[in-house]
Amino acid sequence: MGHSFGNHSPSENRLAELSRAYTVALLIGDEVAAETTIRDALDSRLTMAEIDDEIIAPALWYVGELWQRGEITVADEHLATEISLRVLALHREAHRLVAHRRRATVMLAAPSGERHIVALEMVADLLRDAGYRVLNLGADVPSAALAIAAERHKPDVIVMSATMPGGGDRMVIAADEVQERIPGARFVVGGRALTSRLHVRPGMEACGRVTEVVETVDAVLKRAELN
Ligand code: B12
Repeated sequence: MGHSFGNHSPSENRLAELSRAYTVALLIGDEVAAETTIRDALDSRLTMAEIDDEIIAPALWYVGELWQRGEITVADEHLATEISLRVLALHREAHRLVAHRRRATVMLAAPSGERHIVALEMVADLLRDAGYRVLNLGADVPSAALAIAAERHKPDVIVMSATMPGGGDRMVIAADEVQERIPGARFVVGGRALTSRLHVRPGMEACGRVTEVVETVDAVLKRAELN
């Protein structure tokens, strides 16, 4: 049996905390705090319906009550409403982005001879979490095999990772081979084998940090759409 504190479950306590934080943010007109609270709620795995019903609506009801009682002005009430509308718009935009990502496939591979793939797994998890469809070919993928797989699965972006010396060059060779078959193929490359000597090619973006991989893939796709 686990411990329980008071009559509320941890998730109810979390909801109450978020609801309070959101209400305070509206009352002091702090748009950033309001957005952060909703982001925290999403990170706590609350659904948007729960956020609408249990955080945003009650906060606005409370604001309405304070206004009716003459404790805040109509301007305060308008500001709270504007902030909530903006939070909803931002959320809609985030949803649109995830829906967009679901239509895109990212293929992952380490180049020929490369057996270090922990980073590649991290990248796969992050891209999947962000909504992308991920096909991870794993370690030591020869250029010709990568080109055939790319032709078959038609990924929107290919992400590669290399650690061993010479791995940067092998990623470039792999990209050349794929681009011979699929001229518009786009790559994001990373890993310790990336050196300043590596001349990133057209259609190839270097990305050093896993924390930036989702943004980088988003940006590569956006550029591709504009072309
Ligand atoms: C685990 C490991 C192995 C495992 C790999 C298992 C696996 N399934 O991945 C095995 C046992 C297979 C292995 C083999 C070898 N290894 Co080894 N290995 C390591 C070790 C201990 C950890 C590597 C790792 O997973 N790091 C954790 C990941 C998360 O970090 P990372 O790869 O640096 O990635 C980070 C960034 O670079 C970046 N990143 C990486 N890729 C990408 C891609 C994108 C798109 C983005 C955005 C970011 C990104 O994000 C990550 C997070 O910050 C390192 C030690 C070390 N100092 O790293 C040695 C190390 C890499 N190995 C080394 C060596 C020498 C070898 C062998 C030659 C050993 C041997 N004699 O057999 C072989 C070569 C295998 C080969 N051909 O690839 C050397 C490489 C030295 C060098 N540069 O020359 C190291 C540095 C050990 C050392 N100090 O000597 N190894």
